[in-house]
Amino acid sequence: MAANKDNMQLNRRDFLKLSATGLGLSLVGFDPLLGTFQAAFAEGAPQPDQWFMSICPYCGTGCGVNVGVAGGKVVAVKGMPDHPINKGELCILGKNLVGILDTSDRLLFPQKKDGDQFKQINWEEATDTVASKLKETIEKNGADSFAMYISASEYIEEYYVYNKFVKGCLGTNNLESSARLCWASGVVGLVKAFGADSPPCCFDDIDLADLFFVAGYNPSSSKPIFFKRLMKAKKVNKTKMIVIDPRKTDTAKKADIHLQIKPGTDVILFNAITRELINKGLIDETKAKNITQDFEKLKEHVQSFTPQFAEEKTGISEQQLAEVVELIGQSKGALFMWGQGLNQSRIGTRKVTSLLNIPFITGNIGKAGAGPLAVTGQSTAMSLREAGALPNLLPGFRKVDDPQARQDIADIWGVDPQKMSPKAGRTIVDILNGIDAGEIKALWIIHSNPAATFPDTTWVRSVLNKLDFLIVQDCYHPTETSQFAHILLPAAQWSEKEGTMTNSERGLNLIEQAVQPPGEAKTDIEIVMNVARKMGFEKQFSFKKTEDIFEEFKRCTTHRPNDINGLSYARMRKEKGLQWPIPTAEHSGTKRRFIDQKFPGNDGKLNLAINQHDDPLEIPDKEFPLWLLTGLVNEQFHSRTRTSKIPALNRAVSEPFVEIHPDNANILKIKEGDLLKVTSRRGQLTARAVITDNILKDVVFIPYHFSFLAGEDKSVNNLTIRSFDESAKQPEYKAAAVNIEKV
Ligand SMILES: Nc1nc2c(c(=O)[nH]1)N[C@H]1C(S)=C(S)[C@@H](COP(=O)(O)OP(=O)(O)OC[C@H]3O[C@@H](n4cnc5c(=O)[nH]c(N)nc54)[C@H](O)[C@@H]3O)O[C@H]1N2
Ligand SMILES: Nc1nc2c(c(=O)[nH]1)N[C@H]1C(S)=C(S)[C@@H](COP(=O)(O)OP(=O)(O)OC[C@H]3O[C@@H](n4cnc5c(=O)[nH]c(N)nc54)[C@H](O)[C@@H]3O)O[C@H]1N2
Ligand code: SF4
Ligand SMILES: [Mo]
Repeated sequence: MAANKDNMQLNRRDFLKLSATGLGLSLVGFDPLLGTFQAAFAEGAPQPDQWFMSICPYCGTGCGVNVGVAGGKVVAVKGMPDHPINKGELCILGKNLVGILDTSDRLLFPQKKDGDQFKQINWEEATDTVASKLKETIEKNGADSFAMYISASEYIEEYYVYNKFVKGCLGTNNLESSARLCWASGVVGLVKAFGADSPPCCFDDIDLADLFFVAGYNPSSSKPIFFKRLMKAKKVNKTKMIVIDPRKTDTAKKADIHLQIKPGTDVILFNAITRELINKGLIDETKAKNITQDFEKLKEHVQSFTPQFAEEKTGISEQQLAEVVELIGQSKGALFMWGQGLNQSRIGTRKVTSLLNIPFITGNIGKAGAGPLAVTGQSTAMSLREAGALPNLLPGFRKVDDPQARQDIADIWGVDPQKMSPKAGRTIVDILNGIDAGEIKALWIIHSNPAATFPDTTWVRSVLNKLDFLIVQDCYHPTETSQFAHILLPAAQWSEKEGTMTNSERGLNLIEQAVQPPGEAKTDIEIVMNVARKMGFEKQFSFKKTEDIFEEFKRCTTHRPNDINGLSYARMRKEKGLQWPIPTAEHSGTKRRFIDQKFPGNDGKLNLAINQHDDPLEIPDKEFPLWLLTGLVNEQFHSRTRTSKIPALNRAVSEPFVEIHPDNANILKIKEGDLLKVTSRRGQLTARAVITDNILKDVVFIPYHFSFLAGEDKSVNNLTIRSFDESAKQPEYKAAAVNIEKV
């Protein structure tokens, strides 16, 4: 007890000291070129006597891992040799998973805010308090005064339970996910272009393509195992690679052509590429007209995007543009990949649909080795969408505003369809605005840390303070968000629970529970179901085991795009990564979609996008002359609640830094390692200078992994702006105006 009380007072820096002495990891077989490891064990730990099958919880690559257990503890993690995605390999994050479990800041029992302090309570009191508070809030202010905010890293069964509880039982569609911060523009772009959310390609297409077109995406850092596969194909098949990024990233350094674009200007570049492909006769116009809508309109629209105009706006020379157009024109099969450089923008969806015009008019679609290959950031963004755990969806890609869909799902859920709301729920942007306006009174956060990861965190924190009731369900405490909670619910995490995950190529995998959760922690499902039962929904949550939830979810997929009636826990134990649709037990899964060239939208045709460019909400000016880009580093993950515990990762990067071009450094008389104060209209950050010509002049880069627990002035989201994609509401994390001074 005393020890736990102490833990509550520890801050992140203390953890670093603790973990530096405590949890040593030894890493064997380092591949310096790709930063991958062959095996990792906790130092001095016993040999595992049992192994469990699992998937790495971090990025959307979805590497298979085997989890080794001895004496009821996870003591080793290794890449699963027979997993189709990673064939035994793991990156530095996956290899270091052992250290995330037994940390000194695990949240071990429920706690309730009492004045300024948290006080331990038992589960009965916690469940009763949550159930009665939700009931009271809804009775007084209506169901829409409550919202739940989850992640895109959870299991199908978890999404399914939250959805059934919030939409089916409570009667609000305010179930939102951190997928909004992550891939919202990308997915909305895909849906607009295809007419449905159905990723067409698979990872095996990498070996068949002759060109990779990579825009605003740095998989060398963000998806190392996926990137390794790209590099292997490049070596073996001589696949060409075009990279479009304002920074000379490790991905860009491996490109045949790197277009070091002025940030924000991708729509202009993509329109210019489209123009040149059409005008130079490098596409089959008859075919393009057959499979797309609006070809003539697009052709006319792009005429003003001349190479000269593009050069002036994007900084890409006419010569480079011509080379890129030539490569695309010659290609027999090109894969189009993108990431946050496109998505995290006020015109993110426009950037994505303008990019998709290119594969559509060049016929790089509906065939092996070609098309958009969207690898999402978080591990289960695909599961989230197919389970319908977003404000506008129901399971099986159904829409909340479709009466038949509500009826079908209500029948399976055993709830009254009249109680289900036909109105799309709030996005996280509207939830926070709603709290600010006094319309949202209670919020339940599961598996997310918005006080660290949402833009303009000073504002976010002031808003969280306004809630009548905030429930935070996490496996650690303190986090930047947990401090604002009225009640803290301790969650089991990866390896301490079972469930199913779908990866970016629609492949499903079972994750086994390897060990018991620590202290009184319970699985996320158990916690939510206990509250639901307390509120009178015993019948809806009479599941005896996780597999029962999976079986009920399967019923929601019948005759839907993601039909998985052919799958079971038993089958997933034997066959890994089978891709939906898998309608029967005899069906072996679907590698690629639309190879019949029939697309799900408008008369089976693809939608071309007619897009104009617009500047970000805030661009540099006299007062704030530099363009701020934010992003990630290989060795840290998100808000670091897990990776900050790993000495090997902290040795690589343990504090924020500011990448600045030598010309700007000269003007400002800044030397490498100088402490800088970076200010924006919203706040400030102090960090050391890294001088590099990998970045464009007048642009700076700062990673987003560090927040208030690392120091009040360490959060880059102090600086970022509340500007959001016009359609998808994804934050514009890649554009803010800042000023820099030496401290
Ligand atoms: N190590 C590690 N891996 C991770 C994560 C992590 O936290 N740590 N997070 C995971 C998650 S959730 C995600 S979403 C992914 C993100 O993975 P990525 O999308 O690869 O990540 P970012 O570095 O945010 O952005 C990609 C690139 O966009 C460039 N960029 C910025 N602005 C522009 C622009 O206007 N145009 C163009 N063309 N490019 C631009 C940036 O310079 C950057 O190199 O990574 C996943 N993998
Ligand atoms: N400036 C800037 N900001 C960014 C970005 C950027 O590029 N620039 N990128 C954005 C992107 S792409 C993303 S995806 C977001 C990520 O934003 P978040 O999802 O808010 O970040 P995480 O740190 O992953 O938060 C996950 C939380 O869940 C907890 N957790 C882990 N496992 C479990 C579990 O099994 N159960 C429960 N209940 N809790 C668990 C962790 O301890 C942590 O507190 O950040 C965004 N923020
Ligand atoms: S590439 Fe992604 S899924 Fe694979 S080990 Fe690394 S973080 Fe985990
Ligand atoms: Mo993300």
